[in-house]
Amino acid sequence: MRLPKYALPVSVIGTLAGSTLLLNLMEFSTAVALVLIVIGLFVFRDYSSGGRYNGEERIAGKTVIVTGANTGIGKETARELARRGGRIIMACRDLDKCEIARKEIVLETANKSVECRKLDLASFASIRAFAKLINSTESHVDILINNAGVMMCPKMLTEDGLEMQMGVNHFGHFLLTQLLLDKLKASAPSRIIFLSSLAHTRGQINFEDLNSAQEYNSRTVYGQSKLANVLCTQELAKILEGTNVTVNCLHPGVVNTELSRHLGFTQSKIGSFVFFPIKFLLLKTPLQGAQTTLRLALDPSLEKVTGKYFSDCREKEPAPQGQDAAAAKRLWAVSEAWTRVKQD
Ligand SMILES: NC(=O)c1ccc[n+]([C@@H]2O[C@H](COP(=O)([O-])OP(=O)(O)OC[C@H]3O[C@@H](n4cnc5c(N)ncnc54)[C@H](OP(=O)(O)O)[C@@H]3O)[C@@H](O)[C@H]2O)c1
Ligand SMILES: *[C@@H]1O[C@H](CO)[C@@H](O)[C@H](O)[C@H]1NC(C)=O
Ligand SMILES: *[C@@H]1O[C@H](CO)[C@@H](O)[C@H](O)[C@H]1NC(C)=O
Ligand SMILES: CC(=O)N[C@H]1CO[C@H](CO)[C@@H](O)[C@@H]1O
Repeated sequence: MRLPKYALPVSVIGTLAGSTLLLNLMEFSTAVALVLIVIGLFVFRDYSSGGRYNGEERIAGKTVIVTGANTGIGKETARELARRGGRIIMACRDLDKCEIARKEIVLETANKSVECRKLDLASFASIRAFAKLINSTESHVDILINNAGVMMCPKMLTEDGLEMQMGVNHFGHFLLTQLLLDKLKASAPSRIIFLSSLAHTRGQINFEDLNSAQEYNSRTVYGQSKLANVLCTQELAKILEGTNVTVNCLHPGVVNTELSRHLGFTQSKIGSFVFFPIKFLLLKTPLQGAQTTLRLALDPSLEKVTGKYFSDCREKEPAPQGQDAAAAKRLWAVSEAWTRVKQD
């Protein structure tokens, strides 16, 4: 029998709380009340986690690419799709980290068709090499999950001189998707999924300084990159009309992952101590954070749904600047030029 995952912590906390209180000769009922409060907090945490995808589809014979699959939301997405019988390509920049995650997934799901492939989204050369390899070795690609991301890093440039957050989150995935498009079309019905964020609501596309050469605000630029994912989804959906390839984007929720690695305070000892209760109660676990991605990848009722934004497993309206068709078109043109996608 499998106990719920919180049975152990609940009983440990309950036992500790109970025995300490009894030692202090406090009322037994106080201890019971405390245990009930702890259980209540766990229930609240589960309840507020934004829904679970309940479909039971299996995807044996389908091939899925997940970028940034070695940790966080991407790893849980890869794990669940492997469990459902898919062939999973874990596209990662660090093959050592990737291999550790791959082994864990293969052991747990018994699906040996899980592979690590090198992909550094901060390098056009790496993206091109990856696409070329996939194009020649995989007979079909059914689902592309553009999951990798970097948030609020200090000002850095990619190998090709692009500002890092726009370079990885937007331009890198833009180029990757373009290079895999023929394969996805040939595999139709197929799906493309972009991990955007609620942060897109604070974003604006700054066409005057798209590479942050004049000014860099890491928060604003993160929002811009996630807004770019929303706009790119809409433009691509138009381009792909009639192909049976759909493209949608999503906000996964606020999820406890390594994404906060560049936020100094939350990473410090004191910061993680202060934030532990907040993280524990209010943030989703990576598996909970993967639910919206899983619905977009699996749900048969979404077969024809394209160009949309999802959050907490449901379709939502993106911010007004995420519905700006002219900005989407302009960003698309700039992205084609900057990634030199049509060079060959
Ligand atoms: N966590 C949240 O609360 C939240 C909220 C809204 C949106 N999102 C979005 O969800 C997605 C997944 O994030 P997460 O929370 O799971 O974060 P995470 O735990 O930090 O995972 C991010 C993944 O992206 C990879 N990555 C970063 N730069 C890369 C590059 N240049 N080339 C290839 N891969 C690269 C990382 O690889 P390494 O391990 O090698 O660095 C890692 O595998 C992101 O797009 C993020 O913007 C997350
Ligand atoms: C993928 O392979 C096909 C032939 O199988 C070729 O025509 C096409 O140019 C290739 N695309 C890329 C991006 O390598
Ligand atoms: C798209 O799918 C429909 C069936 O849902 C099919 O009739 C049509 O030929 C497909 N179109 C392409 C371009 O594959
Ligand atoms: C055990 C298991 O689920 N194996 C599956 C792994 O993925 C391949 C490719 O989709 C399937 O053919 C296997 O059945």
